[in-house]
Amino acid sequence: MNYDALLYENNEGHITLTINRPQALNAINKTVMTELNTFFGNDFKSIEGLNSVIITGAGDKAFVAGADIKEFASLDAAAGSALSKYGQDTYMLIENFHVPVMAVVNGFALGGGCELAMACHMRIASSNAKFGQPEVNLGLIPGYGASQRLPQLIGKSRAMELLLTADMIKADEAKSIGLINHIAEDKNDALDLASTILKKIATKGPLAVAKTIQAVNAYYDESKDGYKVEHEEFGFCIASEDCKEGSLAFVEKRRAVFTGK
Ligand code: DAK
Repeated sequence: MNYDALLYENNEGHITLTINRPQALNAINKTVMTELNTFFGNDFKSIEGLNSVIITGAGDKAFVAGADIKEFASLDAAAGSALSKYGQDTYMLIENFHVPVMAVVNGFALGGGCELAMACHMRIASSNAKFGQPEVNLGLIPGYGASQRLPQLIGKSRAMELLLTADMIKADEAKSIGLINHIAEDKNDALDLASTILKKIATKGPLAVAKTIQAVNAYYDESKDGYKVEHEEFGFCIASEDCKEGSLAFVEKRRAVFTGK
């Protein structure tokens, strides 16, 4: 897969996408957003045995220091709203992706970068990571979902304070308020830990993994009844080949060989 602003690596179905604009602290410009949309909307379909995706930033200084400020300075209301919708839709593709997506946050995760990390299913940060939503410094509100996902993750009071003050918080505080799952010493350790967790998940039933993501996301979707989604998908899973194999493997005291059917 060839992208201009993303580096793509495939290690036996474990994909790493690296946002590669280190000269601009990996700020999200139109190319980055379009390529993320292309990968999560379409290109993944050609990957055989897809297991997981890690999203990280090039270098050690930044995951993503926000949307590219130099690009959005002169937009009118309609163009700004349309771009915001495209970014929201792209991040929705990530949030609803059928295999786990992990953000490895190596440095600044600001504005659209913090929003990207929040759209992923889990987040691991290096100890130098800093998180913030500085939009109000620019006379803006978040455009890629922070007004919704930040309260979901850390609660309304804390989210309101971070969004209104534009304060940056360090990795340890981000962990203590539930914004991230784990802290690792540096980027390499964070990537190793992400890989360990994602390889463990890859040993589980793929249908069950996909349906778990769907059911948990239903909790945050007002148009859905989460309990209904859970019992329907439970019924789907219990009739699957994977569930038969998982139960048989337990009885036979062996490791299950799942096929995702
Ligand atoms: N955009 C463009 N370039 C950026 C950038 C950004 N967000 N962040 C950093 N850079 C560039 C700098 O301009 C600099 O480039 P040169 O001057 O060397 O050419 C280079 O990266 C290195 O940055 P610094 O020299 O500033 O590095 P420092 O270590 O001194 O400072 C910093 C690091 C992260 C504290 C600082 O760079 C900084 O404050 N960056 C801006 C953070 C920020 O405010 N980000 C934007 C958040 S608001 C929209 C939808 C969504 C959004 C907007 C519009 N629409 C649909 C229209 C979302 C907005 C946001 O994300």
